[in-house]
Amino acid sequence: MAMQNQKVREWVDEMARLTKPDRIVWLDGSEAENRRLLAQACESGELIPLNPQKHPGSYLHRSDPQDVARTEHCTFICTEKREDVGPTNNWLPSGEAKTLLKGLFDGVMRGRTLYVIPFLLGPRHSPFSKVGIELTDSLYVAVNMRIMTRMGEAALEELGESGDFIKGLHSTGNLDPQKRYICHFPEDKTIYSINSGYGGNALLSKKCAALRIASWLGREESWLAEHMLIMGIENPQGEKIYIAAALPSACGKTNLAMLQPDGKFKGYRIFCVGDDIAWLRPGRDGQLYAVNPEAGFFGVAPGTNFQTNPNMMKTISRNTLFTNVAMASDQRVWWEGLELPKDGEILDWQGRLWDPTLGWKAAHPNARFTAPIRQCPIYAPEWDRPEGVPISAVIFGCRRSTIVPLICESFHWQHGVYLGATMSSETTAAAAGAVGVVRRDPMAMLPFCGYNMADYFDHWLRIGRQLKRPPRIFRVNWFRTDEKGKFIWPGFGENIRVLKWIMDRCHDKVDCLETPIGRLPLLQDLDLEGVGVDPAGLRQLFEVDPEEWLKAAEEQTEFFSLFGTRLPGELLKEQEFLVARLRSRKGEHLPSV
Ligand code: GTP
Ligand code: SPV
Ligand code: MN
Repeated sequence: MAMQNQKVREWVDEMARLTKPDRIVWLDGSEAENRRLLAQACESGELIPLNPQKHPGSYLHRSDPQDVARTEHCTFICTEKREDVGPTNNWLPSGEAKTLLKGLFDGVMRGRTLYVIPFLLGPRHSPFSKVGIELTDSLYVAVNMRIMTRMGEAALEELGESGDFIKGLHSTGNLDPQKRYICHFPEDKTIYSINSGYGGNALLSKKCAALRIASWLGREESWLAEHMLIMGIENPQGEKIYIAAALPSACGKTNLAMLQPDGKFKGYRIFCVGDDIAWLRPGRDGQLYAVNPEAGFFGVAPGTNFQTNPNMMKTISRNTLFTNVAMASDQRVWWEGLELPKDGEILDWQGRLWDPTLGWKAAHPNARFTAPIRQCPIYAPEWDRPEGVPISAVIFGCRRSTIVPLICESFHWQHGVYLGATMSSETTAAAAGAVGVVRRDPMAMLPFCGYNMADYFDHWLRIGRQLKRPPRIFRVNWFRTDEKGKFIWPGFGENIRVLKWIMDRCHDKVDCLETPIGRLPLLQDLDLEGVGVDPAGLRQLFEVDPEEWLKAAEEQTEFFSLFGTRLPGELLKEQEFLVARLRSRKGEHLPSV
């Protein structure tokens, strides 16, 4: 590959002097190169070829059992000043971090190959887009990056002679979890990641560059980098809007992004622009525009099947890399949520002979697939549009078994930012640590915001002031449970009913019920025919208990106080207004369904 860019070359040389690989291979992203890398990965055992009839062009990767999810306790933002990263990020002073990392990376690639992976985040010739270069000693990372980003020549052409690119150095090292570091230096757009080969820890384009570094750049350049899906929705009348939705990790973005409407909602069409990350910026016309910086899905496998997500099942039918799923004896993949094969053996995600009586799951709960967005049957060609798509509605969703209603609309932008900022959600297997614990996760960005979240909230407020036609902001919760712990709302394809209401609100077609926490649907406007939720369930899905919410508002005080005087006063005002509205309705149960 013609490698003319002097700045890139100098940096690669410098990193090679540090890590001392046996050879350096520059990747161009071509078909032939990909075939070669896949063959090498099969030879080394990093990939296992799957059944070529059932899964053409697809492979299985089994990660180290200690390396199966993002590790937030090993993730740092490294800056000069601690205040710049705020109370919700792990901080290291940049000088100290650099010394530590230089030690860890010294000679780490001896005997290995260093792959140089140029990648473009966003469409070509777009004001949104950014170029990055990842250096890695992992073949698995290299073949994943080709799916997840616009990788190779396109990125270098876009960069030209410029030295303005995001730098990422990654090594699997020895996978020692005690010496695992994922360090971000937003002040020089650099990422160092060592001793993990997994997902968001190792595919540096994803959470490290497109969210942590990008959010910092977004604040400087007046745009937003968000943990959001982007989807188009067209109603039977042919009206179309775009929605961006933030939900925490493993809380339903991928599924919502390619929802398949069924039954009486067959006339609605969904278009998938992205499933995990959105970059948003005010356009000249005063609307908010979004692009998906990525080119592939790195999605949760368990639970994915033809009932829950038929579009994804079709997307991953070929050219897909599977990580930590189980495998049947005919080299077919399997995970919880799919039908058990009638005969033959199953090997679990660690390659052990498995059967359902053993008491553990065959696929790791955070098992994933990597597949190109272009293979999605409802892929939106607008994905490649340099100006992005105009956003009419923003959704902040959470996973809460109690208190938070199915859907609620904010009164205005500032109140919407408050709804996002006060989000809490139950933890999932996407990150190492306990699962099912409620924690604050503002805008689903707690693990991904590269700077002080108080400044981040302020930035959201500022962006709102730049918009002539700001999107409406909604909050959703698909995960409310009944007394037996069962989900009340069927979710998945049935979420179209909620999207329809959102769309009707955007078109001013339906009214709403004003409650202290926000605007709820009038039940006649939310088409619930045939949804299969009994009246008691419906009551729970839409109940607003002022007493409970007063307690919740009190708990926000503790969170807000972490930020001291840096917290925007607007959020404290919204909290005061909420408390006042709730007090005036104390003792009532709202709304009565
Ligand atoms: P990340 O890739 O980690 O950011 O996750 P995500 O937000 O894209 O979540 P995803 O769509 O992969 O869903 C995660 C889990 O939630 C899967 O096990 C899904 O089956 C489940 N899930 C998704 N949507 C729904 C829903 O509407 N209802 C219920 N009950 N579960 C859902
Ligand atoms: C998430 O955890 O939100 C993911 C997977 O999308 S990872 O790439 O590991 O961040
Ligand atoms: Mn995610």
